[in-house]
Amino acid sequence: MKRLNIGMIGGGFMAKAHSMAYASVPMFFWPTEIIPYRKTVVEVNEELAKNAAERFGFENYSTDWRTLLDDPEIDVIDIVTPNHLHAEMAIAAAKAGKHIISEKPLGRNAKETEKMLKAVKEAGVKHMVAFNYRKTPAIALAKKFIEEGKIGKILNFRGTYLQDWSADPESPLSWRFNKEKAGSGALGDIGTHVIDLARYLVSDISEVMALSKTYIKERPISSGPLDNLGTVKSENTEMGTVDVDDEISTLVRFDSGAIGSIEATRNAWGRNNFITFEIHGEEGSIYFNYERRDELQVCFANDSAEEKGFRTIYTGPAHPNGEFLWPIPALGIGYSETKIIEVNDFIQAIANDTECEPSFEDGHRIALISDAILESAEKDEWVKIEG
Ligand code: NAI
Ligand code: SOE
Repeated sequence: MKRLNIGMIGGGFMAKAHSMAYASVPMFFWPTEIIPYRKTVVEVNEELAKNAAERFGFENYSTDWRTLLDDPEIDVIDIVTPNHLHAEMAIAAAKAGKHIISEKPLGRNAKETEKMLKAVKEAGVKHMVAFNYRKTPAIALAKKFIEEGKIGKILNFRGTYLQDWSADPESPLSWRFNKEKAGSGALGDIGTHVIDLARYLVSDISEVMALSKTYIKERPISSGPLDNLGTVKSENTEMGTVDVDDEISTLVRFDSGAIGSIEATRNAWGRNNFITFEIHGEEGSIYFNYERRDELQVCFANDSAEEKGFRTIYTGPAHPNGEFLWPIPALGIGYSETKIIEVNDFIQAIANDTECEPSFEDGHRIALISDAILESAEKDEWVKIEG
């Protein structure tokens, strides 16, 4: 059995999710030829790095991510830092010949992601961008139904990602509200997940017409580097400027001829992780809501008139990836399971020399679409996506 040594950069929220997935993957996806090993974690200072190593089960820690590049024992670099660091780290990792999994959005804009894509292609390393929601079994089931033609030709995709953790003006000004660090606001942070789902389930997007709004223009400056997503108030009274979008709302045209809409906001009171899509096809419809992620709702046009209507399928062992998870439908798929499936897909692509999905190619396309959304909102006109 091959051991794959992981070097992780960052010790916050996503470090927890990725570390848990590395630890759990063989418990679910078994038998396997490859096992990830948590070798070295990097944080910005000694205390945070040591803490991350002890907490997340890494053998070593470092306060300088570049030490991973020269370490011949490291096979994979896992980037779980704020967005402005992804490009520099991924390009250096590719040049050092390391396989890379990077959190989303791949970069702050398409200029960055283009360079990242070029670097991984030139180096011939495996590359994955962590749009994990597409790994949810109910979403993979939606994809299977669409590919089997169960809802016919797709006419419309309506997607949302709504949260409320930044609706409170006291929610601190973390890196997520800073253009230099985040690239954009709700768009890059959560809208990109819906763009990924739209491309995965329907087709690539060719044109957008968007609105964007920043409602809360100043917030108390965050007290530390970690973004606690509004759960910890800032100790600072000093205010800082929000220079990213709080909300985007966009119409989209797909390459396939379908049309649709994508909305993202972190200021929607009462919505937590409200990732939804409703897809209408010529022969049926599909509805999904991540807050009820064990369920996929479907309606097929050829059901009898008496039976026609949405019905609920609870995902379980009969569905994509389900045989590796839990033995009974509706036992409970969580965020962790999406990350375990993601890590399994990544390490199996390394073991079998196949392509990762979604890859940096997808991350770059999503960055092009995101840039077009911002441009459209600014110019108040339709913008075509390059390429
Ligand atoms: P976080 O704020 O919880 O943690 C980021 C950590 O990176 C902090 O502990 C910080 O000290 C560390 N860091 C900053 N610069 C560093 C450096 N030079 N070297 C080493 N460590 C450094 O952020 P979070 O929520 O973990 O986000 C990280 C990335 O993951 C972001 O790109 C974000 O968009 C993405 N993300 C993806 C999610 C998903 O569902 N796929 C969920 C949450 C975040
Ligand atoms: C905050 O909006 C956040 O942590 C995002 O950064 C993630 O991508 C999302 O999946 C959960 O919410």
